[in-house]
Amino acid sequence: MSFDPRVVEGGLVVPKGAKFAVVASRFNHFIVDRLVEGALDGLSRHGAEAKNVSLVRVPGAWEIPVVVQRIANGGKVDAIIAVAAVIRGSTPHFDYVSAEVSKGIAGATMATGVPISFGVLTTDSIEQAVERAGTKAGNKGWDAAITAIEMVSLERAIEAAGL
Ligand code: INI
Repeated sequence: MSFDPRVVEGGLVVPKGAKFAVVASRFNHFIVDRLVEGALDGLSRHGAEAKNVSLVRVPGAWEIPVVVQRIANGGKVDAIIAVAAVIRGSTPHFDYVSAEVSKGIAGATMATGVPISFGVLTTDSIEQAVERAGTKAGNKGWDAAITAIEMVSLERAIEAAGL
């Protein structure tokens, strides 16, 4: 007996008219600028139109949750890509910032239903951050953008499937 369920999944082509916001911190901009480049490149190469992509700058990773929640509540974008770099120093500051940005983004995406990709590096060293910002471990901004595209596409597929 064969039993083939309907498979509902997203693709990696930006659905027509889909709108995105990239929310990026200025802190550690040397790294974050590379993540922003990766995210914008990923959106553009998969069919996003520049007029449908906004780049929103915040001071640091700590400020990301309130801004992504504000944008998600506005209902004008289909997905948000959050990018930042939290790099461990010699004090516990890293632990507070990294915990709150991850919890805050998770809370905002759950509270609003808008997909918010987590392109936030949390690393023990600058070297680890560089590796993930366009060198040997890829570019986490690009990865987050591709995930956002798939989530928007999935949302449309769920809708079309009547689920
Ligand atoms: N913000 C970051 O984005 N990354 C960091 O590594 C970081 N560290 O380690 O201090 C950081 N701190 C600033 C923070 O995000 C806030 O902007 C600041 O505390 C003001 O609210």
